[in-house]
Amino acid sequence: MSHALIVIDVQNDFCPGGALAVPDGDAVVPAINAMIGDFRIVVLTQDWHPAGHSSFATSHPGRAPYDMIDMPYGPQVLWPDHCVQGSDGAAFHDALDTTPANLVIRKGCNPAIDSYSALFENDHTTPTGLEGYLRGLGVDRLTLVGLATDFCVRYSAVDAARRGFDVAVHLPACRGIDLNGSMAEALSDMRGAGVALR
Ligand code: VGL
Ligand code: ZN
Repeated sequence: MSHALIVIDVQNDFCPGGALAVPDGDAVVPAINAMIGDFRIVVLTQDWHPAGHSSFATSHPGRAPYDMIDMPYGPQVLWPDHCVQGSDGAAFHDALDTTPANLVIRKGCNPAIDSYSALFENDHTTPTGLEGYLRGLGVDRLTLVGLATDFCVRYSAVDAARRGFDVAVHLPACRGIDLNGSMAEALSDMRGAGVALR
C-alpha cells in the first residue's frame, strides 16, 4: 500500500494580496516544496468556482462576506469572490513546485454547492472522484498540507479519515483563517476523527 501527499488549495487568492488571503498563507510554499519530492503520489487541489458561485456574498443581495446563510445542504459561510475559474487568483502560487504532481483535482465547480473537502462536496454525498483515484492506486495513507487549515484542510482530513484512510495533517505546512474560533474547532474535530496532527 502507498502514501500520498495531498496539497490543498495553495492558490494566489488564499495568499497575502489575494481575495481571501489566509494570514501568512504563502509561508506554506517553501515547507511544501521541501517535502513534495518525498512522495511517490502527489495530488494538488484547486478551489475552482464559476463566476457568481453561491458561496460568494456578492451572489446574495444584502449579505456581506463572512455572514452565515442556510443552504439546502446546511449552514454556509459567505466568502468574498475568490478562485474564479481561470483567474490569476485561482492559479497556484508561482513558487509552488507543481512539477511532481500526478493529479490536479478541482472542486467547487457546481454553482449551487460549495466544496471544502477534496473528497466530497459540502452536501457530503457528491464525490469529487479523488477517493476512487487514490483507491485505484492502492493508497491507504495520506499526508495533508495547504490552505486553509480550518476549512479545506479540515474537511478533507475528516472525510478521508471517515473513509478509512490513515490521515496525518502536517501543521507546519498549513495556515488557517480562524473565523470565530474555527481554528480550535478544526483541530479538535480532526483529532476526534482520528487524524494525526504533526
Ligand atoms: C477555502 C473558503 C472558501 C479553503 C475555500 O481553501 O479553505 N476556504 N473556499
Ligand atoms: Zn472557495
